[in-house]
Amino acid sequence: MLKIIHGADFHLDAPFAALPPEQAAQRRAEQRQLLDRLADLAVERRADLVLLSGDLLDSGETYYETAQALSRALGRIPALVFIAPGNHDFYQARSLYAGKLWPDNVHIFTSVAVESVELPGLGCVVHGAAFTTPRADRSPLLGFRAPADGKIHVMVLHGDVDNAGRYGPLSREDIAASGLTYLALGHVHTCSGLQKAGETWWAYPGCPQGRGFDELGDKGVLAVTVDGGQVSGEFVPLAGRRYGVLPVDLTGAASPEEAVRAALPGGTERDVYRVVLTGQREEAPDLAALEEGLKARFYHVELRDESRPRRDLWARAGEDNLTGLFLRQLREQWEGAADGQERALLEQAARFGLAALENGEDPCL
Ligand SMILES: [Mn+2]
Repeated sequence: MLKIIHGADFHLDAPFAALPPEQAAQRRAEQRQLLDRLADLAVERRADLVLLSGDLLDSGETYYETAQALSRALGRIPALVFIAPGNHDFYQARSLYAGKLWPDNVHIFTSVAVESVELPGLGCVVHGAAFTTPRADRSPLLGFRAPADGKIHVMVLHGDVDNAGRYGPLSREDIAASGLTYLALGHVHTCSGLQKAGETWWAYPGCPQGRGFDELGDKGVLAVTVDGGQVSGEFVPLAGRRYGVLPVDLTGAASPEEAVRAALPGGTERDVYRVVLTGQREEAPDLAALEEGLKARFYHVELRDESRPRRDLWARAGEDNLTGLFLRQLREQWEGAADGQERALLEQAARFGLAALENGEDPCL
């Protein structure tokens, strides 16, 4: 039986440009902590191999602290670690991968051509290849075929299944023809779960931690077990923070505050959330006040207002009368309003004005 921990796309030292500088630095420090969690997991699970399928680093620029963390965390893994550089961290003479920090148990693939490492003690051969430029439009599996010699053949690779693009294009036919037992892939940031092409199992673990609102929910690595011809995989969350998007429908709610409060999930103190207001609202939300009230419940929260006034305030703007003239002028200001607060004020003015013009007594239309 062979136990593998398969991770990819750590993107260490990502800039986190959307966050303020101190939070961005904190996020990078947290990325380094992922390496410790990876090492802990390898110890706990008694892994035989740790496979890291590229984009371990976000770019060719690496902080000193990150190099130290890599050396320390990977060095205490009681198993062999194989790294296949990807398009973000492609191998070159000046890259961190060519440096001296790497512990003895770490093997880095350095060429576009597939290299094979025999591990007789494990009855296994680990194959792998590297990006050596930011682009690679040739399938790394082209012409590769693992021999049917009774050994377990695994490959660690950065590549793009089903996409004929420039990030190591891989077709399912290539995978099926590879003769591999397991193909450990990186590049796609969502976990694929275990997939099968021909007799070859393959998977993307996804990134171990979200970096933005396009990388939502739980993130982690795969714990893969190869037992004879049988391969099983378990997704293990590694992320300390999750990104979440929470839509809040204001339709029929007494107030935006109440609608948001009712929709909030628990246990989000470590998470980064975007709360999106939707539906038809009675009153315009005060986004600044809402955000202030939510701050303590999240690591970071931002609000988006995509709700619409319940009644189309401007429905009569086209009329050739005083009401039409009034609404046209207000709407012009509303469209040029600097922020939500100013828009809210103008919507209120429109409601009061309409009520007066329509001889209503109640301005809350
Ligand atoms: Mn990539």
